[in-house]
Amino acid sequence: MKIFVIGGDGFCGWPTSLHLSDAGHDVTILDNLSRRQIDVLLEVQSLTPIAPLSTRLETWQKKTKKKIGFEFIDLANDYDKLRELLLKYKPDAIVHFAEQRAAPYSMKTPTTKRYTVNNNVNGTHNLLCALTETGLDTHIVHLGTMGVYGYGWSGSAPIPEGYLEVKVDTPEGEISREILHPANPGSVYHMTKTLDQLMFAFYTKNDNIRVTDLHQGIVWGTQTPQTELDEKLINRFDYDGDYGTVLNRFLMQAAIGYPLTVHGSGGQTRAFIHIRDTVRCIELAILNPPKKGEKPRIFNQVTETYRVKDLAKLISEKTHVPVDHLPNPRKEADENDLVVENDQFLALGLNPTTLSQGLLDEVQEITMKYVSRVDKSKIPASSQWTAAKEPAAAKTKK
Ligand code: NAD
Ligand code: USQ
Repeated sequence: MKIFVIGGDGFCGWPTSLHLSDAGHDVTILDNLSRRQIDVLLEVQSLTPIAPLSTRLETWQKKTKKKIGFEFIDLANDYDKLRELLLKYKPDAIVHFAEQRAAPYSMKTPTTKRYTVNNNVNGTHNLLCALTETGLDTHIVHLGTMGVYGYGWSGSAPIPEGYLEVKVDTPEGEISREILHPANPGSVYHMTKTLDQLMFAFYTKNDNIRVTDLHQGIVWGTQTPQTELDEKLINRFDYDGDYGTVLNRFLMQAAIGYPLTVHGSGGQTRAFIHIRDTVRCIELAILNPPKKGEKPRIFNQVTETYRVKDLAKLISEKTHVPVDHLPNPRKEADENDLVVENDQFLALGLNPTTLSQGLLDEVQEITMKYVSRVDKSKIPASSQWTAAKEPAAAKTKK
């Protein structure tokens, strides 16, 4: 298949591009390299030394004789170029990763809040609008998030895959309806994913665009069989307070003896998936598209759930690095249950990679190898969800 991977230079996009190319697909990456630019602005770098994109692509071609194309484009702003690229390549499927994906970064300042909304909402809308305008029957596979459902809303009832069956009392009696599961975002970033859902619902209904929305949990790990082929193919590993996600952060902190940074009680339960399963799930979604006119197909792309404090305990017992309970910079429930349905991917043949000792060791080996690249001052999570600030209007009155 001819596939565009938009956001194909990122943490999930790069290994997905290699996995799809390895499986024989004709892959073109579209990216504006904004994630690399944000690293420059935040004065942080991936723990792993990621090569420039052109070096990555040359190395892949040398190693495998397979070619991955690249087009530089800002999905949120270069609409005309997007339309041209669609008409030139006529892709069968588009994997859409191209969003600002860090909740802490999205809550950092008014500028990062607005950037996240403009980038994510416009990018998704441009893609839907351009497919409608060009009339191409391309299947969009979008990376959404488990965070669209929020946490604790339905207690220990399992979270269904996107849709909820509800009963409504009417004068004619009770009727049953299927609705999108209520959205309950916990950050500006997560809010943009709930807006994406509405755009997908509209464009599938109005213009028969085919969409699969993958509600993915927190991705951990770093390498896949393809990124391991050469050091120049190595995947990104974020550990800083904005972009580092919890399990990878704990594994990296343990490697340098830094007390594990649990927010609050650590009673937050979250869904997880290993990067090796991310790339497999995306291929499964591409190979099983919805029909024209079908509502968005929604999969929960998760394999396990864990409480943050249990992950910290597991890693602390193994490494003897202590656990530090810090004031939580986020506005989130201190404690929640989370049971998630993921039957659709299992039915399509996903064999989940679970959090085994071997995989934890593998991530720790990587962190040990590149430990000299760690800047400890970048570990604390400094972005506050509700900083007690004087409103700008009050300031100017003085
Ligand atoms: P990432 O930041 O590493 O990669 C995103 C890529 O998209 C980057 O290469 C960036 O340069 C590019 N990009 C961003 N805006 C763009 C634009 N306007 N035009 C062109 N390119 C643009 O993020 P990731 O961790 O790989 O996440 C990819 C997707 O998966 C995101 O949509 C994210 O919300 C979702 N997701 C990630 C996780 C996770 O744990 N990493 C979990 C669930 C869902
Ligand atoms: N946490 C800690 N200590 C840390 C970092 C995080 O206790 O050092 C806690 C957070 O407070 C939160 C939980 O761990 O309760 C998860 O935080 P995270 O940063 O690992 O994940 P999150 O902000 O939810 O975002 C990540 C990705 C995002 C994706 C989301 C999937 O960055 O792109 O959408 O995971 S999900 O969480 O399922 O919505």
